[in-house]
Amino acid sequence: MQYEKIIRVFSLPGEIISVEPFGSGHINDTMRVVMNHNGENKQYVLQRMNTEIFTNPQGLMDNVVKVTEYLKKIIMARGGDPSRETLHFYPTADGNMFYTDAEGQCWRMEDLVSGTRSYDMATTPQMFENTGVAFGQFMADLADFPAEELVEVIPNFHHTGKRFETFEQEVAANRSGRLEGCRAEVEFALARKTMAHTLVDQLASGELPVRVTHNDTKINNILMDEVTDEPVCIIDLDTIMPGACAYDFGDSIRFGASSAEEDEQDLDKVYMRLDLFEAYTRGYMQAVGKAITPAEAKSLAMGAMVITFETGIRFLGDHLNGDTYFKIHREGHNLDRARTQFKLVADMESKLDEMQAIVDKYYRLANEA
Ligand code: GN1
Ligand code: MG
Repeated sequence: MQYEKIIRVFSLPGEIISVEPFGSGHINDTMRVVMNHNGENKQYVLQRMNTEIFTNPQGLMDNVVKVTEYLKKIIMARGGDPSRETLHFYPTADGNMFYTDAEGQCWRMEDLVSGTRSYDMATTPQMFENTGVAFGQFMADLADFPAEELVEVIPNFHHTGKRFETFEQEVAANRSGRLEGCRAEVEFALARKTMAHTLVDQLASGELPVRVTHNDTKINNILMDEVTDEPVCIIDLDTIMPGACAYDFGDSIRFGASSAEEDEQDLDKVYMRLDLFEAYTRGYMQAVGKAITPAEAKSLAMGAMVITFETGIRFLGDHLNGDTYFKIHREGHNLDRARTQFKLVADMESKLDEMQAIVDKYYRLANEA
C-alpha cells in the first residue's frame, strides 16, 4: 500500500484497514486512516504538509504542539475531555512530531475525533451561533498564552496592506496572461487600497491589542458532534499566530455568513446574511464579549469586510499567477472564488452600519451582564 511505510513510522498499534482522501482543505493533503487493533477499528488523520507554503514545518509543529498541550490543561481544568476537545498528534518512533520522507515530504499523524463531522455551511442559525461561542471561547482560552513563543509560520499572513502590495505586483506581472479576462475584478480591488490598511495600521499603532489568533476560522475547521451538532473541537491550527481578533471574527463571517459557497458561480446567489451575522455575533460576544476592548469591538464588522477583501485579492492574485497556491478543481476556479469574495465585500459595504449596530448591541449586553 502506498502509505504503509509512512503510517508505520508513527508506531500506531494494529493493522491498516484503509486510507482515503478526507476533508476539503485548499493547502495540505489529508487522509483518513483506519487501523484495526484487537478487533476494534480506530481512525486517524494523516496529513502531508504543504512545505511550499509552510516552509518551516518544525516551527509550525512546535506551535501546534505548544498550543494543544496548553489547551489540554485548560480543558481539563473546566471538566472537559481533552481527548475530544483539542487535537492530539502522534510522534514518530524517534520522537519527532512529524516525519520527513526520502523525497523531503513532511507528514504528521493525529487522532480523528470520533463521533464528529464538519460542515461547509451552517444548517441553522443556531449552529452558526454555537460556532461563534466556540471561536470566542478559543480566544478566551488562549488569552494568557505567551504569544511571543509562537513562530510566525507565514509572516504577514493577515497583513492586508502587504497582501495588497503583492496583489499590485501580480497584476503588473500578469504571469498567466489572464489579466484581460478579469479587468473588472482587478479594478474593483485596486479601488480599495484604503480598506487594506485600516486594521493593520490600528494593530501597528497599538490601538488594537495583539492576540493569539487562529487565522482560518471557517466553520469547516470546527468538528461538530454527530448527534447534537454542537461544536466539539477546533482544528487546523497550522496558522496560529499573533494577530488581531477582528480577522478571526471576520473570517468566520466571510465564510459562514455567506448565503453561498466560496466558489459559487451564480453571483446572484451570493450575499452576506445578516441573520447569520447576528447569530454568530451573539454567540461570540457571549463567550468573549467581556474580554475584548471597546476598540476591538469597533473593529469587528470592519474585520469581516477586510478579511473578505483580503481573501478575494489572494484568490485573484493566484488566478493571475496561474494557480500556484490554492488547489483548484476546475478552470477559472480561483477567479470564481475571487468573484464571490468581492460580491460579499460590496454587499458588506452597504450593510456595514447595520453590522456594526449588531456588534455594539451584543457587546453592550455582554458587558452589562
Ligand atoms: C486556505 O486550506 P484551507 O482551506 O484550510 C488558506 C486560508 C484561506 C482559505 C480559503 C495556509 O485554507 O488562508 O482563507 O484557504 N490557508 C493558507 O478558503 O493559506
Ligand atoms: Mg486551513
